[in-house]
Amino acid sequence: MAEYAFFLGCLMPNRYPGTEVSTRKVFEKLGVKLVDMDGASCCPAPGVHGSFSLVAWATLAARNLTLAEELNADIVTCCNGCYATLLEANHLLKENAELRELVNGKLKTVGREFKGKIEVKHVVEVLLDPEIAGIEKIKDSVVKPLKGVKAAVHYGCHFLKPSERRSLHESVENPAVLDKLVEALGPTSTSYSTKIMCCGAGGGVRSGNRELTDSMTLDHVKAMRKAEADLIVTPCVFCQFQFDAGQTELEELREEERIPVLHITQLLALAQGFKPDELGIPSHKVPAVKLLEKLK
Ligand code: 9S8
Ligand code: 9S8
Ligand code: COM
Repeated sequence: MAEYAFFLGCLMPNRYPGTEVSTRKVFEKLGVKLVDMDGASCCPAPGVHGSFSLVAWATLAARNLTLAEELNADIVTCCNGCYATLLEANHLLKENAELRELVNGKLKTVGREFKGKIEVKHVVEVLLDPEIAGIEKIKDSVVKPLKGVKAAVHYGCHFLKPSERRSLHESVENPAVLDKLVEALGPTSTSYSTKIMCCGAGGGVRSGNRELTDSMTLDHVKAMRKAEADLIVTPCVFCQFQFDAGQTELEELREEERIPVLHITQLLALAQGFKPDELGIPSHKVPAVKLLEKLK
């Protein structure tokens, strides 16, 4: 049985535990084992920490990577930011002996050493890997196709870039892999003009420049409404947070104009027959009541 070290990050366990639970349920159904990473910390977030100190960022990331090395398991994550940090730090530490020595010198003080034995995967990469699950096995696991709704698929920056380091090798300008996965579950993926733009929150922008974040999220929602989207689907819990909480913070948007947001693992879990209550969906800030009504 395939086995992965489950890297939770900060947002998922604290704000979107429904995404964590959905991932656990979906993987159990597909026969993939998740092992907890006791003692894991913030990845740390790529846009924020990575911009200030490469060495501090790499050291904290390396500590997390060594936890998975001890478990002898590759990492899986449901957040594009965690994916970006852990994937990039793992790559840099494997390639750059100077950085590795520097970081290992610091890790020694806490009795750890980065060895470079594992890989880092995004949850979508694992789901689509034919040796682990794959689109056919996923389709077979669907008991309730989510037909009759239009989804605005939001990839998020770190899912796609830098593409040479991402195993899915998606076109940054015109990605399709996630749209195909979403459509395999029933919804139609609707095309909208802001599709590959940042949600507005990443890179510390939400903390540093809320006005800019708000205007970007509003542009997205306008474009998605124009494309008649019934829901937003994202593979990143950080984007999930920005679209869900962020929409409720936009004064320009009336309550009935908000679009419900699901993480891709929540959408898959729904299609596999799990109930919205089991997946934390009622705890989202933008209610999914109308959407769930349409899916009945
Ligand atoms: S950990 Fe701390 S802030 Fe966060 S969710 Fe995803 S990025 Fe990594
Ligand atoms: S949060 Fe998730 S991946 Fe990012 S940087 Fe731009 S978009 Fe939203
Ligand atoms: C976004 C993470 S997923 S960060 O804000 O760019 O660090």
